[in-house]
Amino acid sequence: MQKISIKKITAREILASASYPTIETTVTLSSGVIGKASVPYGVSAGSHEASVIVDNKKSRYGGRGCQKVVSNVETKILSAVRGKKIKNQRELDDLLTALDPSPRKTKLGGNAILSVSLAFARAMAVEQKKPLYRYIKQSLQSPIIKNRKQKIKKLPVLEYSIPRPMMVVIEGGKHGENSTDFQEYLVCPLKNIKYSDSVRIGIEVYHALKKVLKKNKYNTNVGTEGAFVPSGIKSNETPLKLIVEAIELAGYKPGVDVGIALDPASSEFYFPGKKRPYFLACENKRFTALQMIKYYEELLVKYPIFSIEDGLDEDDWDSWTSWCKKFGQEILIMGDDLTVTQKKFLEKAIELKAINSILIKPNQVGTLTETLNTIALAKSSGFYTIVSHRGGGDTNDTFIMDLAYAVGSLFTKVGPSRGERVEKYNRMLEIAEEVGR
Ligand code: 2PG
Ligand code: MG
Repeated sequence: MQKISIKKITAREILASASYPTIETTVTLSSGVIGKASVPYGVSAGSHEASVIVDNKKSRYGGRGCQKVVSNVETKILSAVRGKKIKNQRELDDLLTALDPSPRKTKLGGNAILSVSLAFARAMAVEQKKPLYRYIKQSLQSPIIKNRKQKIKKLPVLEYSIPRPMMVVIEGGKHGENSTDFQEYLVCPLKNIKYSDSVRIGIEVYHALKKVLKKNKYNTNVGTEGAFVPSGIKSNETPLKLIVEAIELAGYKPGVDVGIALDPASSEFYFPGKKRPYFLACENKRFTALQMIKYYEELLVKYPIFSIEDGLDEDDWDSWTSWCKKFGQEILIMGDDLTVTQKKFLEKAIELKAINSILIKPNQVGTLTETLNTIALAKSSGFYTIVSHRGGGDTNDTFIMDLAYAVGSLFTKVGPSRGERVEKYNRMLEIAEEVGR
């Protein structure tokens, strides 16, 4: 492959969806071709994620400005890569990671590094006259093997021709004040139908849920991910009843046409050192890990839940192993804060048999190549991958949808409304049309 070089990199501070700044970077190749990318940040981020460096200058955005990382890109990163002959994505990302080998990219900022990595990918796709998803696919070092057809009882279809929507319809926890302790309730059209139909079904359920919430006297304001935040709710189980009702109201069969997934994001209600460290505030209940698992088990019996992400705390590894041993054949046991898209945590999860699926967020690790390495390991180990948006501050960048399609992700986790979310569905609709799915 012909070598190329980077002529110029510029970066700027832009606003992310929650109205705090993030970084947008533009890479210009020696041929004059440009590529642009912006990076999101999480609000309930895992503590082992790649760093999001902010200025900590209280006089601007309460300390959350991004001028420091903008400057890191335009000085330190640019001077290290400008003019160097680069063969492919891997070579660029290796250069970037060598510039900041700290475990969480705290020297330059995971946000600074990822913005360059993704903008370069976009530029290279244009340079090679390919859609971004094709460029990403070709950047995988080893060919992706298909999702292992491991039997997951509550998930009838394990191979989709294109990633299906996993749509957040109710949010609480850190994403929605005065709501549930669980962070996300999601609906997923299950059948292997045309992509546009699966989006339509998810959205129809979302709209039906609005009616069901109103009927039950809950407010229908939306949270950071565009999902409803019913305030004053007294139980983490109630949204499940409401969602089942909404699925039926929309004319679909719960568990057959549309399944339910949960992201309790339990590290947010885990208090280490306590005898019963899991605390569900809206129900005033305290649980040990075993009791927490039992709580999920009761929900699994009653509702068509086929996936639970971060059901246990990010450092409660031993409990994850018993959780997965018990339910790994029945539902997706998914790591997010647990594995933070990083190979070293995924390796640990494989060794401990802690999960059977992994959420993928490029900004948890910091470069496209490292993201692809984690995905390749997940797939070759028979794990399912689900590419995800960020709850805190996302942007209109749709990179993750090209990524999800390129690697054959099982689902994409994205909220159902707000510009930065629908933009992502609209991108996948475009890809679906292009590839005839
Ligand atoms: C999650 C995400 C995205 P955040 O926990 O999965 O929904 O939330 O980006 O706030 O960490
Ligand atoms: Mg999560």
